[in-house]
Amino acid sequence: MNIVNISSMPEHDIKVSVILKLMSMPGEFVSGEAMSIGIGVTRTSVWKHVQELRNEGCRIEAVPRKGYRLLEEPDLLLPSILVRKLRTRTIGRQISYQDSAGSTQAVAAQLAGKGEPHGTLVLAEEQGKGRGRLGRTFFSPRGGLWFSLLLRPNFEPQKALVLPLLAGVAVGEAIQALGELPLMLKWPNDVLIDGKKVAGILGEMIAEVDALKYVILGIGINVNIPEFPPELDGIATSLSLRLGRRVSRSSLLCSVLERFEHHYDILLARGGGPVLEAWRALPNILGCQVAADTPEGTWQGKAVDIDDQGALLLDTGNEVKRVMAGDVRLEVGSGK
Ligand code: BT5
Repeated sequence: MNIVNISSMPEHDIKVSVILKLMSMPGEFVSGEAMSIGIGVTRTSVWKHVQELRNEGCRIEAVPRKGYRLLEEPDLLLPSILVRKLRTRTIGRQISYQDSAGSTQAVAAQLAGKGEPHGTLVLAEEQGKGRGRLGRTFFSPRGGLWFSLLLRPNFEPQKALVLPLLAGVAVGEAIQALGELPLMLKWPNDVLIDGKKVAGILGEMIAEVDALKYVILGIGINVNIPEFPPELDGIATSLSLRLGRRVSRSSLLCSVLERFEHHYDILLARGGGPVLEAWRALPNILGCQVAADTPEGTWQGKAVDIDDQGALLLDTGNEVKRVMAGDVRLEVGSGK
């Protein structure tokens, strides 16, 4: 694992240097010799790293006596590439990138313990132990976006409950910007397309009595995932399956992070109200008949609103129940 501070990128990462060199001359050939001199490595090393990049999905043409040429902008999540795209002030300005992680939540917790700053982004191409809420597992193969954000908000723990909703807004808006999709935010933390989950959000916080130490928000988005294991059949979908094309993960990630920062700034300035408004403004579960599995039992009714603390208000017919935690299932045939 390497922490890359965007303002002082290491120059020694040969693979990154190779791809950046090619990206600096889009559509043009760069000779192996020019690359090896420019980067300060042998031509064999350049070739080896080009092969690695190709294995990671970069479309690089190699023509004898001409050199290498990038055929399309690569969809890599390398910090050095993200920095060229990301327009944020604090969110994602420091990036920990791993090809393969157990869970980015665990990595982020370690980094939090080491004092890494607010906004640190932890990214992995795949997770072996991706986790959901309540010890559930989260399927996280290559092709998706699996990341955690370390946040150090300076407010009381109760206010942090809107952070997963804020993340849902950022993800929902970013997905909506990709095209017409039958999106729905499902309280508390799912983003659905056509009733199937395309993204999940996990908020974990460490607090002391009434002071928040840090929050780790985990976001998983099924971006370019061609198929799911049998247990997720009919439950999960991906953007590529739904749109019939690959989606740029780096662009989507930047879009999510920029929207996240935007709403987060408003949260700090004006409290949780605008976050809830932004949540209500996206297609969501409100108005639907649902069953809510809560620690106190299962309740059925109509989802009528979310309150200031981010709790779901459920009208059972007899009373309005306040659901603070739990899972919500859409009742078959329910709709607005
Ligand atoms: C969530 O939990 O949806 C939160 C998922 C958060 C994942 C991110 S990825 C980056 C970061 N690092 C981590 O280790 N986690 C976070 P929950 O609401 O408990 O939903 C879990 C349930 O969703 C599972 O029991 C499955 O039914 C289903 N599921 C598992 N993998 C899925 C996937 N890739 N897409 C859609 N549904 C999935």
